[in-house]
Amino acid sequence: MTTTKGLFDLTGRTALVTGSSRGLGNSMARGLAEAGAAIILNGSNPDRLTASAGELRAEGHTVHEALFDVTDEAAITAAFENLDRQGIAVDILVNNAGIQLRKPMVDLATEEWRRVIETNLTSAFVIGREAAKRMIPRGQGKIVNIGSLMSDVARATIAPYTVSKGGIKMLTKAMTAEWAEKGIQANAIGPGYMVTDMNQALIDNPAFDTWVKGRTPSRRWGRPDELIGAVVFLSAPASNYVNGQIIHVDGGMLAVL
Ligand code: GCO
Ligand code: CA
Repeated sequence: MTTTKGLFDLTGRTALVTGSSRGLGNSMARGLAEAGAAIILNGSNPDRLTASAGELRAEGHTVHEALFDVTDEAAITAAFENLDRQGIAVDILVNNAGIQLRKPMVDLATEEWRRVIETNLTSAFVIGREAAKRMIPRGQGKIVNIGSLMSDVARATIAPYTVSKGGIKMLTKAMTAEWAEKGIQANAIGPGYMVTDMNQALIDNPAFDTWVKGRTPSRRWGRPDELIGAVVFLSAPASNYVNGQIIHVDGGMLAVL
């Protein structure tokens, strides 16, 4: 009889969650900590990072702080070297950091396009590469890239975000292609319309709010804590034979017309 014991237990594992001083990243970091993981919290704002780390520590969790902007490659490599020196191994990487920019393409400056792609997609490659370099010798690792509904479908006025999230889906498969044989499982989560700071303008827009509730079979926005099950699953032994997948946590939106 196979036992399910330990399939979802992250005790002894350390998880780096980018963009985790607030929003979905902070919620996922809390969930991973509650499943037993030590957390490496990341943000680019020192005050917010320290405050968020303090909150998690107050809840009894082990938290390290890694202050870096995910578009700053030098800061990323310095952060990993700092972890190396402390003997802290990143067993689980959640590439969550991202920005949104809502503007029609004809009005979009190329520099604005580049900033979104750099922050949302290139960062996942750079940080993924640094993590994988250290996971490969250990013969194991978990990478969870945060995609979106927009990994699969587009909406007008958010082209760079959409392209970056489509890229996240394919980067996840590229990671699988090269790293699955090394014992790494790389997967993605596609959040649907969740109640977050990034979406507050949409939530406050009655027409958009009505559209989301009508278009989503569950007839509601998602809550950040509703991503925790998927991120724990993809970070735990339970998903050791799952690779290159995207799990949409979207209330059924992508399943229906
Ligand atoms: C938008 C939103 C969406 C959601 C999310 C869905 O402007 O339509 O920002 O992109 O936030 O990404 O997965
Ligand atoms: Ca704990």
